[in-house]
Amino acid sequence: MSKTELPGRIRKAPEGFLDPAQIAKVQSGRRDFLRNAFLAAGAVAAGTAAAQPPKAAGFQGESEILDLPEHSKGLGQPVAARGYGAPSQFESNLQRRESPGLTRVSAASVSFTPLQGLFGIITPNGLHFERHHQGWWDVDPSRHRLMVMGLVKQPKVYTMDDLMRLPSVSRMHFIECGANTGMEWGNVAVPTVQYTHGMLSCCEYTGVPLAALLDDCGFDRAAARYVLAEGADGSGMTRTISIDRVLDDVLVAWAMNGEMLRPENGYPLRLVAPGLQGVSWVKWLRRVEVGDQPWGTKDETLHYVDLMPDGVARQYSSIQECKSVITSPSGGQTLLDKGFHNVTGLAWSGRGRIKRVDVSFDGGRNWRTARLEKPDEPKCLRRFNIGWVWDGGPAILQSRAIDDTGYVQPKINQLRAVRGSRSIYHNNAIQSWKVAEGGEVSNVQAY
Ligand SMILES: Nc1nc2c(c(=O)[nH]1)N[C@H]1C(S)=C(S)[C@@H](COP(=O)(O)O)O[C@H]1N2
Ligand SMILES: [Mo]
Repeated sequence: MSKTELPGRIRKAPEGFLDPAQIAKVQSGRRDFLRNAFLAAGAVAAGTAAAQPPKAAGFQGESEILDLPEHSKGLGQPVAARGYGAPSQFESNLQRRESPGLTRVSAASVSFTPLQGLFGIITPNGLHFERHHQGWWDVDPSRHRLMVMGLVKQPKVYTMDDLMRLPSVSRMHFIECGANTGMEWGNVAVPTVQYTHGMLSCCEYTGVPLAALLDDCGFDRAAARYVLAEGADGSGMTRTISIDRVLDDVLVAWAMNGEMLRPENGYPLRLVAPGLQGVSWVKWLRRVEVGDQPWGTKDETLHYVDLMPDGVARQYSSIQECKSVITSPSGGQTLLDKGFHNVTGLAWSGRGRIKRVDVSFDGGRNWRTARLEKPDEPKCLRRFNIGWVWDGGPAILQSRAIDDTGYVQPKINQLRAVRGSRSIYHNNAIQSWKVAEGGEVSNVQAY
């Protein structure tokens, strides 16, 4: 690396790390704790051999490495006393948040995943976004039931024990609310990637294929065209899903990321409908009905329809099309130095795998192909990385994903030309982040 290519530094958005004053407070509290712990442990562990500080010349003034901190000299804490581990106290600002730009209607609420602070593709369970139409419940699994009925030979009611003894599968998929990035239709530049794209999460789910349950009930293969899924909360959440999708990869899942679902994500049972918008992933799943036509329920006629420029509302536009976003640097962050920066982000497609991601640093005039990380799973997030040497001048960063159907993620003006600007849902446009001369990154629309 030449001198100008020294790794640049990024100050995280307020949602990323604690601010310096808070860090100082946390650190002094921790020092007191360690000092006390050290004194208390002194009696038992007297004579602990402290490591020697490095004596290398040329590092004068580097006190953070030359002066041994308490934690290199004292006795650390024993195993975490809590039965269930928690993140470092220095990470306490990494939180799901409600958007300052959205009004909460009673229990119909949204919390967003802090994409700017996450690595790889897996969303930790405590940071999975939430979307409740009528609040969440912690449902007793011993009393939860799933009914399968309709065009089946033998309607059945399953307990959780019944379901969990069946052969299960585990698969990684993204879930994205159809309204994700919806504010951009109206060019409301919400400040951070948490609020533009944070109704997006990705987990490993474990459950049984819904197809296996339909087989178990002897569904009418000739007549069955659709399946209705219904949730056990007060929202009356019911969604129609076509039988091809169901037979392809829809799961009835009880686990995410190796543990049982969290209550707010549908514990003890939810539908996993890979590639479909979040609303089809019915939580607290209690009923599945097999039918020969779509039900046209309130959540597929009143809501989750796209108002087109000619006044016609498009229905059942359920697939989450190919999309990507740069998560760092992103809105609210600040580039502290010119020089080398690793630009990173996420790409996904409800139709399959990500084939390529291109990144532009000049608002879409020139594009370079980013490096795609493993794994390469269908209907799953894909992490991309690309190196960039910032010259200290203004820049506009964009990412453009291409999926294995050949579909190219559109610019916002291309999308508006077809869809108008009265939509709420299904905005998969290229996101632009503007880097100002001072290094501040903000949300802009550029094409
Ligand atoms: N029963 C029920 N299922 C539901 C919802 C709900 O309110 N009730 N919200 C839906 C919507 S709109 C979305 S985007 C996803 C959100 O899932 P999450 O809260 O696990 O992120 O759940 C869907 N399933
Ligand atoms: Mo949603």
